[in-house]
Amino acid sequence: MEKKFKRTLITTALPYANGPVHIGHLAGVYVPADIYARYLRLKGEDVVMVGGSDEHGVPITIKAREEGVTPQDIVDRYHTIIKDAMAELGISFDVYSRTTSDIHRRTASDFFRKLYDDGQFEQQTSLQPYDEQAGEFLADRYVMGTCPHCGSDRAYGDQCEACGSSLNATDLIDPHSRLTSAPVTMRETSHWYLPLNKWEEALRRWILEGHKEWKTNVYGQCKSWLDLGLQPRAVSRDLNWGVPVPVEGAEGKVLYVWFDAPIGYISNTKELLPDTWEKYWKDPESRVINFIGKDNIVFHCIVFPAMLMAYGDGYQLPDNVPANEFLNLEGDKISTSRNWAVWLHEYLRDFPGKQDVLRYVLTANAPETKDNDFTWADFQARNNNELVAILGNFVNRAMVLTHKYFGGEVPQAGTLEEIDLRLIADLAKVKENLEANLDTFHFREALKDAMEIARLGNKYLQETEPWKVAKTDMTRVATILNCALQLCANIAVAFEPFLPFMSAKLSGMLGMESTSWNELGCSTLIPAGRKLGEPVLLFDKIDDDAIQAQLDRLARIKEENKIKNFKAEPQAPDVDFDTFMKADLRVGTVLECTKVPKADKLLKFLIDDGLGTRTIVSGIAKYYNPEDLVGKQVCFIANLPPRKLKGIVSQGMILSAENADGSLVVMGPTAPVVPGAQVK
Ligand code: B3M
Ligand code: ZN
Repeated sequence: MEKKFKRTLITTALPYANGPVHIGHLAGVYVPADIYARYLRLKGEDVVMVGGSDEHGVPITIKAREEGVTPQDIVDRYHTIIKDAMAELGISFDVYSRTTSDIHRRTASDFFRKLYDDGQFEQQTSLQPYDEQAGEFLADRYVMGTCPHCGSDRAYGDQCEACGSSLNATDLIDPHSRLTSAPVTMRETSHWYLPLNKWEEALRRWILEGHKEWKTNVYGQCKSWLDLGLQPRAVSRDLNWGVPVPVEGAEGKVLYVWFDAPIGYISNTKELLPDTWEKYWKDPESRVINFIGKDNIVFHCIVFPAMLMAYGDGYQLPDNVPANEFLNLEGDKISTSRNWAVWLHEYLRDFPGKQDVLRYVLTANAPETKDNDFTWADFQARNNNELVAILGNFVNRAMVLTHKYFGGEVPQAGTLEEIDLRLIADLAKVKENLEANLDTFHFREALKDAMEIARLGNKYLQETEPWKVAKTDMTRVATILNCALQLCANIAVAFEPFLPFMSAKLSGMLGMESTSWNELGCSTLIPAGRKLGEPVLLFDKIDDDAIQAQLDRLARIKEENKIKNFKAEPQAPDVDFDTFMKADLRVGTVLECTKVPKADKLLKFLIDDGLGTRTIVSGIAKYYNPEDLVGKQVCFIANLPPRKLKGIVSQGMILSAENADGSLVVMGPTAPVVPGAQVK
């Protein structure tokens, strides 16, 4: 028998305020958490959803340095963007705060101090990368060097982005500081460590025995961590951005961002409920649920629980951690640094009023059990073929028919026939499935269940054909439309957690003042005689142009990234001068230039080479209008053996430079020269 809880605290991973949030964050954390919170609220449960921006950590300091502003400037900017965009998407935080708030800094600092006073830390010294010139210790991200695996000279001290290997700063060849470019030295420093090994047994019992019901990806990751054995973990850093370590002699040291961030869940709750926050954390009849992405599992299932156990004082461990896998974008990993993402604030600008479409697509494609892919084609198809064609269509038919036959008033149902009873029974079944899926965090399936109501509705209208029955039996039509409208009312309830904007619009049309989960499955949700509002379309089609604009944007970003990541080819081995001089390089003037028929890459040149004319065929048709090249001077190799291309004898080769995106630019002199001039 499942344990009954009196109240639920839903926490959502705190997004780093070093960039806006994107669809990966939403699909992984905020949309599912919001669905769950709305569901519990609709059931009348005591639930609180907390969130906030994670405003500490090294990436924020790096971004600030790059832009020449302070870390506070960076987090102020992104905190606002994130907070506003999430509110616009309808993510119903009860509080959305930030880790630079006073209440958080105090809470995190006190938390550390209590563990310190209770002797829960070990102090250890270790060698850390140091920049002698700047006089600062360097976080791994601040160390750059050559990757020992792929040879890229832009690898960071924690990871090589070229080949994806994770690294230690000491693995890098030629490590140097990103601050000053000075070579990195290693220097001794002392930090506080939380001995996770001390909590290993308790964690094993709690997770491996006590929480077999957790999602398999979460349980599995915890098991492999625990099986490897836990080590003490440093909880402080040498950095000048963060919560200062509240211990004498700890100048220049701050709490490690992963130490203070999860405490943010506590400070956010405190900020929201200054008098009652404790019961959400400490009452055994309360439960805490952490919504996170898969890269955060170890911190939420191992590190933070160990911190809470060490703290004691009645803090409870999370009851569940329904972590999701990752969402990709058009087949590639989402990446903030490569700008490969759909940013929420940009989506809201490009698709105004379409919050629910994004919520729908991200839920239907949620990476619940494996990584999943977001594509704009799928986005359009789900909107047009599901939201418009199934959900919107059913509601619209029911509304329009009611206006047509009953002047927009809910008609009185007569005797129910078998098909009506079956519909009601099917609806009850849907409710059962929907609840079971929501209760176990299977939101994709739950969304399908909710959609099933609209599918049932369309099928019902198709089978009962009220527009035909209207010719003979208006009493029957009244019953059919009453049933159809009850289904619409059920849709308004069932979809509130998923598509709250649509649900509010629909409730408004149906004159429902409030919705409650208990009403779901009920076939008398709206009374006969009620005057309905005018039918308005719940969704409209998204056309190809809107989708193409998004695809064009992504294509542009791909090109920009190619240019940004362009790496010159290593220099070729030396050749002796005489060998080089054997190539007869010349300048010629283009007399004629035309496309080669049936060869979309080739241009045919007629060149004045000083001695006469010669024909050269060159593969640059994609990058030039032939007429633009006439009169220009170009460099070419004059003494290559003639070659036949598409039946044309080419006498030489025109020199071009290849750009990062593969495009070609023809080489020529910077000032006019006589045709046939030698290049030396
Ligand atoms: N900011 C990492 C992340 O956004 C981190 C989560 C903190 S949750 C306490 O992936
Ligand atoms: Zn590498």
